[in-house]
Amino acid sequence: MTNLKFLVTGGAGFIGSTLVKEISTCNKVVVVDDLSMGKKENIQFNDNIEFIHGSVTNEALMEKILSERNFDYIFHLAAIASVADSVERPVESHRVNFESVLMLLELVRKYQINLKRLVFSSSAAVYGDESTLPKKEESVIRPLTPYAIDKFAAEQYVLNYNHLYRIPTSAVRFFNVYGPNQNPESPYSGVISILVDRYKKLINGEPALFSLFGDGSQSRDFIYVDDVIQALLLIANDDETLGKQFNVGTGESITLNKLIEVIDKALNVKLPVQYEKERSGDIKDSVADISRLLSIGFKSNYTIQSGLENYLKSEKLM
Ligand code: UD2
Repeated sequence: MTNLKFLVTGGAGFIGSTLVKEISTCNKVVVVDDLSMGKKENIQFNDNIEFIHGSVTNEALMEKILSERNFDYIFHLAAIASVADSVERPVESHRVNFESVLMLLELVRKYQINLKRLVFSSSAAVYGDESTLPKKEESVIRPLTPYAIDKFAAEQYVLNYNHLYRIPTSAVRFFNVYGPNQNPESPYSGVISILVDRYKKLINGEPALFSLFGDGSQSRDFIYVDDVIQALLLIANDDETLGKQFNVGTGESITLNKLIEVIDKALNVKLPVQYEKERSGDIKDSVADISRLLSIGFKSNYTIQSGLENYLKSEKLM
């Protein structure tokens, strides 16, 4: 992909900024981010990147952006990404996670006649607590939180805009994404970012207790962010993916206990772990069936070991 125009909402966030880094070497990229979760420092600026500080809920701003430019690709990654936040603030969360998407779709329908693809970021949260594993795209959907409900509803609108209006859309359901630039500051931040923060403290001789909710036997399908970017770009460029949603994971899972063991071993330390009561609403096990993603040529470049190693190196821990 070269000399194309991209819009990345949430482009200062963890996944967004990684995508922007990848595509901005040879393409023009407009980033829209209100910096509520993301950080400007996450973006490695070059002349191809235009940063617009604003919210995707700001209709006038979004209309201005979409009416004045022709984009080839739009990646909608802006969201209130915390499930807990959505439970605390369902109305605000709905505005960001659902209404902004519908508005964006309408603006695309009105102005973006040359668009090649809009990719919407949905979540494995849509599967909820139904226990059949691995999760397939056609598995039972049981969204349990405002976050999951909005992600599912928005995803369905996005795909329906393809079926109803021929807008070129696809959606991705992220499993547990990890890697550099993930913000560890909230208790609901990705567990690997919290772990890395604790290991950093441990190595710096600071207090570094990790609270593990449950007995550590819960498992997740952790995918390294660079593999996620590969999946996003493959999906955006394949005609077979139009109007469809894709699980984005590795198809493998690991327990939290094992994960800590792997990092302990890599860093040759022992992280102090305090076992606490299981978090309410926590899912026991989660793993993706990624047959659909594999069918378009996805090939994971990272195991959990090599992904962690990259992350730990980027944090200067290795
Ligand atoms: C992930 C997504 C969430 C939603 C959900 C759907 C992330 C960051 N969150 O939540 O947005 O899509 O999947 O199922 O990707 N844990 C600890 N100690 C900590 C933090 C977490 O023990 O300090 C545990 C937590 O209780 C859980 C596991 O680690 O059992 C993973 O937690 P998470 O918040 O990284 O991700 P998850 O799967 O709950």
